[in-house]
Amino acid sequence: MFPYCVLFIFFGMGLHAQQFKLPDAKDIALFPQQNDFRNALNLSGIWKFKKDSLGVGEKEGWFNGLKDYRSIAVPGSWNEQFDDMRDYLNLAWYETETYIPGSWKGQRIYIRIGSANYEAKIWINGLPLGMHEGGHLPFAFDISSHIKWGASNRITIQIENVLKPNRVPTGGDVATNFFNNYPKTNYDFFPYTGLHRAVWLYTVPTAAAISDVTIRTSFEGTEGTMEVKIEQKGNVAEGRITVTGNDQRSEVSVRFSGGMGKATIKIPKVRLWSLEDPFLYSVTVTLNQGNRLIDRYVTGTGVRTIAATDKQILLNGKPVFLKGFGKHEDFPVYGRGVAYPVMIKDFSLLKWVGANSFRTSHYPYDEEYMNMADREGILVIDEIPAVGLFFHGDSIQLQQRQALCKQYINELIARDKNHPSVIMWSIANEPFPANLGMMTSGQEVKGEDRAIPSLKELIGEAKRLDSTRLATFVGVMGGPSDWLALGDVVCVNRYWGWYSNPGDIKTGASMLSAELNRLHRKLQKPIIVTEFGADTYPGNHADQAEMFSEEYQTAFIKAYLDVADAKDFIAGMHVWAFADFKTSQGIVRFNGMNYKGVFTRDRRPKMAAHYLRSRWKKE
Ligand code: GCB
Repeated sequence: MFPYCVLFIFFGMGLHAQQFKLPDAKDIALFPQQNDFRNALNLSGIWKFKKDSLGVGEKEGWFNGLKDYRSIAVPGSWNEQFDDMRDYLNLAWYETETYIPGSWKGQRIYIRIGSANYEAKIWINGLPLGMHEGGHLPFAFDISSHIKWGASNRITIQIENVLKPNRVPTGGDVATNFFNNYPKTNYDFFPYTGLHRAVWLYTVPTAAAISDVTIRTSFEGTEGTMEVKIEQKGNVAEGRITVTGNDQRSEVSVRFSGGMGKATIKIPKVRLWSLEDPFLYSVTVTLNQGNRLIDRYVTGTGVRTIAATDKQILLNGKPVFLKGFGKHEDFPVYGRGVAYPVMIKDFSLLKWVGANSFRTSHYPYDEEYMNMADREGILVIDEIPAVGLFFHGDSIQLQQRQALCKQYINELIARDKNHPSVIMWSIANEPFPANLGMMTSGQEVKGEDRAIPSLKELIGEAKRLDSTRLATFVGVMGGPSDWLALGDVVCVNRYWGWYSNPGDIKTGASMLSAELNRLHRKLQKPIIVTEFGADTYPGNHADQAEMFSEEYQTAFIKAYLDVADAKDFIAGMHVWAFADFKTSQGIVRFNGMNYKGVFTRDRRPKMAAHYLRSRWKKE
């Protein structure tokens, strides 16, 4: 656990002491870009890889070059690429080599690692660079002083994913072992490990560089407004912002003071970003010295607003009902690594089934998912990797988890704040009270007193960083309703008729209905059922709906959607889950799989997917 205020961490002893920097969340605000002032090089491909089960790599100086290595694909989890690595979560090393193009000389050079799950340390040419905790968000370091010109540069990354209760997501010997599984995660997805997203090298101009762009949008009548805040590393006094799109062009100049500049751009006859017309404006930001350009960054965003009443979510002032899923980044062989054909397929299936939204359960997804959602008009509940949070037991561990959650909120909002598709931040999935049993009745249990200030602080942090979006967390079945009161929207995961009252959909649906009424009466906020579903072995049929059959899943989903249809305060229904996914082994997880997908793991529709399509396409 590494608080951001600590600048250096020391490892080893005496002469071998190594200094590792901690990253600054600000450095991930702008995705690497190739243009006339910036360069970007994607290092995806085959890397060298070596397991370090005895933990001797650092002492033996493996950062000076891996010996007896094997080959591994990056991005990709290591767990399914080899026959001895599935459950291995301890130390392993990655290495690649690359020349830095000579034309990059004189520019500031960074490395950006999209996702290294869970903890990573980096060396460049054998020199310690930096480290990062948290497996689902990017981090970046300036490597300019580590580079060798005219020679190959070695990049070494050490990763481990040991499951521990003071990490987030939590795992290992957690005070309440809810899952009774192997590996011992405190969450229901496989603890895939490795370099899961691309590693980039990129440059920014040395004299001064745009380091952050924050765009807030609104509209009044037919006029749109973009409030743009630019930050720079450097001292250039002037900049320009050009917004183009819909055959219009608006340009304003910006004056900087203390590295910061702001401007408001009015867009007459604005074309709003909506589900039907997810229109994106292009926003070009430049730093200028007289007539000379110093830097350029091009981004895009849509003009839209998001708000909530006591019953509805409003997109551009009009009620919107979320139809969709909780998902995972998960696919055979590459695990949690990113592979764009599957991402494109998922968006095409979201459209096919008539969905308009998803939640990035239970961690932020690759940046391209967010770009796709912007282009496709799909709404996103963007979730930090805070799953399995609990508030009982060791208070030092509690503080460590809290600090990590705050770090993740800062990183996520730095990364995703300009995406019009993102309508809500979720600061946790199912934080749970100690006395929650697996199969609870319809009643709620009392939560620990210290949960409320913790959750409140996290929602407050999201609001402090971004007051333009909704913020919430996702509540567990049987969890306290006074926790749920903290979010702008009440989000609940419900499985009455599955984990509770198994086999009895009718009772499950009436429990759901009664509970939703009670929650709304008490909380007076719109409610989204962010998860509901049933494990379904594909191809398993029953003439009378029976658990694990395709008929049961379909009937379960239908019953829940019918309950929601009869209530005007339900603002969305997200089926759990989009596709079957791998999880830890345990007696409730046949094949080490969660089979609640309406698509199979290889994206074939089950009967429930056809049912949803027939229902959602009509609405
Ligand atoms: C939940 C969790 C999700 C699980 C799901 C299930 O409530 O949020 O991570 O996979 O239930 O299938 O049990």
